[in-house]
Parts: sequence; structure tokens; C-alpha cells
Amino acid sequence: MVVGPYLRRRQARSVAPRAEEGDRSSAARLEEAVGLARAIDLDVVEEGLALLNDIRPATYLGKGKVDELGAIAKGHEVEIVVMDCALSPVQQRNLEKAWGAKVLDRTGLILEIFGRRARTREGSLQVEHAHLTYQKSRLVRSWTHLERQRGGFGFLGGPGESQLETDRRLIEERIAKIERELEGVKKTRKLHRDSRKRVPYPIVALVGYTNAGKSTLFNCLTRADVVAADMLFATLDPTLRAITLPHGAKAILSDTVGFISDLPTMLVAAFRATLEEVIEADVILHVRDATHEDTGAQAHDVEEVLRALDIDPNDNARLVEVWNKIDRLNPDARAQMENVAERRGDNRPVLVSALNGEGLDALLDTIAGRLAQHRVMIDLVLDPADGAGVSWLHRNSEVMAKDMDEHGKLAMTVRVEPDKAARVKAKFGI
Ligand SMILES: Nc1nc2c(ncn2[C@@H]2O[C@H](COP(=O)(O)OP(=O)(O)O)[C@@H](O)[C@H]2O)c(=O)[nH]1
Ligand SMILES: [Mg+2]
Repeated sequence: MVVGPYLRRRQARSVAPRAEEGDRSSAARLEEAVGLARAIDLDVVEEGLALLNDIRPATYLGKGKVDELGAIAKGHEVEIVVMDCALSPVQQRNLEKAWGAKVLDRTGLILEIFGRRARTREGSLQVEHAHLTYQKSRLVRSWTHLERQRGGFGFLGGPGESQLETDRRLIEERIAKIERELEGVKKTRKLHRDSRKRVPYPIVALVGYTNAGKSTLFNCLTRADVVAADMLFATLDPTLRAITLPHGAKAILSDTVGFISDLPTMLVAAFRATLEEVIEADVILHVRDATHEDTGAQAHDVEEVLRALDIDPNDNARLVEVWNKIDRLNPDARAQMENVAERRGDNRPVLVSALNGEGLDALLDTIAGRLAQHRVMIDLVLDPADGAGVSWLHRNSEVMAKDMDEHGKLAMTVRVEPDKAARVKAKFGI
């Protein structure tokens, strides 16, 4: 069985069943599913909730709904239908046949997102591991009496029992191999982190729920810098980009996979592995849709995940809450929110609109402030003819001030990471 990305940029229709229990409304759940579909570049042409009385073993949905959606799918020439639920292989196949479109269930969709976002070797391995575990569970589940009744026409295009056994064994072998590799990768992880630290810029990571506005904020903050963006990062990965902060310091902004409600258990490890940058980040921006009815519950979930990554959500030096979408508030609601924000003191969130750019200057100032907390200021006097020295400082430090003094010398004030201070001092003999 080939495991890998199996989607291309296509049209999709997203369908969510009525949400089961929990504190999230069906509409919010549908919105999340649409956000997830967009995260893999699907162009969502239709979305809707399918109300269910009971789940049909063969097609999940009832006949009327299957026909109705089939007509819509044909009308829009839809290529992919996302079902925000767990489908059995039989249900998936029957729906694909009925609709003439590929059907992706929730786990499949999330796996696709993680597959695209995994940046590290460990991340890719974890995603592949999750994918194989998913496949394996489907092989087991497809071998039901239902399959047999249908003449053994199974998930793999008609395998007999021995074929299923072979596939199962192959998958198990591959899983075992990945587990061994993962052990090795984990051991060298620390080494990687150490070399990563040599990237000359601090890392600022965006975290938050799906649809909170991370990607919009990411684009907004990096747009002005597209040309200036460090080419290495610009080409390496579309979710890592350099930004310039006030005073000219550079940082790398990292967009992440959003937090997902009811993450299937088998995906938890893969999800964590896609969050490597967050663990390493110097500053973490927790982006919240401040206008969302579930904003409190969402923030709570995000904090839980951060804790699971050994990040203290109350570490104000490192974490900044960004309350997004304030453009949607009326003046009263906004004033009230500003009040609440003000009262949080040190832990004050920054209110922004990633859509219209409001508050972004304040956000950049806050980021620069957090990054500067542990940095050292150094005053230097240079010969104005020392062009190489001046450009070295521009490359290796933040130049806070540069003036000609009364003796015709160049007085510079620079700010550096503590571990670089000695190097700067040695180089300029102070
Ligand atoms: N009104 C408003 N909508 C926003 C804002 N930021 C993002 N959005 C919308 O929220 C949706 C999700 O945004 P996205 O950046 O994809 O969220 P992500 O899942 O966190 O990356 C999109 O439809 C955005 O246009 C904002 O500041 N105001
Ligand atoms: Mg996004």
C-alpha cells in the first residue's frame, strides 16, 4: 500500500454531521472542517450540515441525503467530498461510488494536513506512522461480516483473506521500521536543536485554533517583507518567513497547523511532531478569534496542548496572546474587550485585526520587546572607514543607534543575544 499525499488542488464539498456531545455547536464544527479543507488548498464550493437520526452501516448517511448530495456534487463537478466524521472503508467506498467523487473523512483530512506540514524527519515519520496505523485499522475493520456479505469486495479492491493478511503484515513491518527510526531520530533531536539555534534569528511561532486567523496574520506580517525575506527560508518552506521588527531586528515567523477539536487519538503524536518549532520558539503568539462563541474553550484546549509540549502557558516572557478579528466588534463590545485586556496587566493581550491591519504595529513592538528582554546592549566606537566592521555588526546584531561623534568616530549601540556579546566585544577589542 502506498502511503503519501493523495490529494491535489481540487474542488471540495464539506459535510459535517450533527456534532455529538461537547460544548461546540454544529455550526462551529462545520466552520472548523471548512477551515481544515482550506488548509490543504481545497476550494470549498458547498458546505452544509447533514442531520442524522442514525448512522447507516453502508453509507453513513440515509438514502435521501446521499442522493441530495450526489446531485449537488454533480452540479458543481465536485472532485472531493470531505465528511467531518469517521467513515468505515465500506462507507467511504459506497459514497465515492454514489457521488463519483473522492471522499475524505476527518482522520484522512487531518493526516493530509499533517503530511504537508511535517518539516522535520521526526515529523514526517510520525505522520507516516499515524497514516499506517489508520490504514491498518481500516484493514481490520473492512474485514467484517458486511464485507463478506458483499462477496469480499474490500477496501483494497477485492482482496481475499490471505491478501488482507499480507497487507497487514507489510504494514506492520513498515510500522516497526518507522518505530526503530523514530527512536534514532529522537536521540539526535537534541543535536538538531543545537544546530538550529545557530540560525541567526529568533523564532516567533503562531499557535491557535483552526480559523483563529494565524495564516492571515502570518501573511499580513510578512507581506511587506516578501522581497527582503531571507531567500533560504522563503524557498525552504512557505510557512517560515523572515520579518523585520522595529529597530531592524529580524525574526523568523512560523505558521503552524491549527489546533483541532476532538483530534483522533492516533494523530496526537503526529500533531505534536508538527509543532517542533513551537518548542524551540523564542516567542509564541497565541492567536485567538476573540469574537468566537467558543473562544474560552478553545484557548483552554490550546493551553492544554502547550502544556503537553512542556511549554508553560503562563510564561509571560515567552507567550503573547493575540486577540484577533476585533474589526467584527461593535464599539461597545470593543471597549469592553479593551477593558478586559487592560486589566490583565503584564499578561496583557494585543488586540488586532489581521484583516485590516489594526494593532499590528503594537504587536510588532510587543514581539520586539519580548525578544529584547534578555539581550545585551553594547556601545562601540569605530573608525568610519571600517566598512567591513559596520556591515558585520548589521549582520550579527541589532543596530540601535549609529552616530558620528565629535572626534569624527562612528559611535554605535548594538543589541545582541547574551551568548554573542563576548564575540562582539572581542572582535572590537572592548
Ligand atoms: N473579520 C476578520 N476575519 C478574519 C481575521 N483574520 C482572519 N479572518 C478570517 O478567518 C478565517 C480563517 O483565517 P485563517 O488565517 O485561515 O485561520 P487559521 O486557520 O488560524 O490559519 C478566514 O476566512 C479569514 O479571512 C480578522 O482579523 N477579521
Ligand atoms: Mg492556517
